[in-house]
Amino acid sequence: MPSSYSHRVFLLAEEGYRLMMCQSANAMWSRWSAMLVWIFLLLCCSANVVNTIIYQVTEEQPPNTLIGSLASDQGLPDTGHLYKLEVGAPYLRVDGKTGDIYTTETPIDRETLKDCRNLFEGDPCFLEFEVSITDLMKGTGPRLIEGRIEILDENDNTPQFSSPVLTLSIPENTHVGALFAIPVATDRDSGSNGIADYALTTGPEAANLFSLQVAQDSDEKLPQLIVLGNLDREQRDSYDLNIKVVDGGSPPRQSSALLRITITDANDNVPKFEKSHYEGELPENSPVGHSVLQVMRQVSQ
Ligand SMILES: [Ca+2]
Ligand SMILES: [Ca+2]
Ligand SMILES: [Ca+2]
Ligand SMILES: [Ca+2]
Repeated sequence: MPSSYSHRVFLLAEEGYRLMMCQSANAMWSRWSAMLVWIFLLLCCSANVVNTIIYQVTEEQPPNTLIGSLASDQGLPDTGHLYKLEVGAPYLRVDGKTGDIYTTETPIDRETLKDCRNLFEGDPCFLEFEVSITDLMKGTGPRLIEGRIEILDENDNTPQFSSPVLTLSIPENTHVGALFAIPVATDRDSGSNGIADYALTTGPEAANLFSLQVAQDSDEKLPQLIVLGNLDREQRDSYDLNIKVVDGGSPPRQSSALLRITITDANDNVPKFEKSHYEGELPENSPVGHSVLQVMRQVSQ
């Protein structure tokens, strides 16, 4: 191979390598630029959003109840700043000068608040808010303050059964000690303001036949009827009892329902004739189909 040819090949290779290095340097520089933009944005945002504040207020407070004072909590003077509620309406309002947060005409109902409807038992309920603060002296852009208000439960709901009359069907041949589930009541409040206990009231005719036990299943109380004595539908086929549910609030709330027990039939009676012996007279020339006598079955007792 001539030496000029090999020199040209070498120059071409060198140029290709330089081009390649240049392209990868460009690619690296674009990646670095993107990262720098992200870091800048992050620093910018974190400078504008300060620490999260948590307040507490009991649900259903009247309008204009003070929840918290942002100026004093943030160590800001109560003049020269403009406070504006960005998130939290219609439940909250903010005083533009002091940053005090108040309740409004729209009551904060813990049981209907969107974020608290599907909480697990015992979980706290929070209302989120955001307030922007503008320093009127400096003329700089607003800072954003994020906060959460824990809405404390009030015992403002009475535990209730699904219907004022509950029905249970119990076969008459049920053995003593058998348990029958009674439909549970519900209480929209949580924790100790929820259902605490059930109680059964019976008349004297049912006192020796029925009793109540309340089972505990994780966080739910399950009322169960216990059969204490022998039932006989032919003697009595229904009983009206009263079941009461009470919550653990202070003061407690309670309600009750009629628990109607229907005793259903079992085949516990042998069919019988009314008499053990029947006699009839029949003329010898009686036609076919002539009535001889009538037998009767005993009416069941
Ligand atoms: Ca409520
Ligand atoms: Ca409540
Ligand atoms: Ca309650
Ligand atoms: Ca019977």
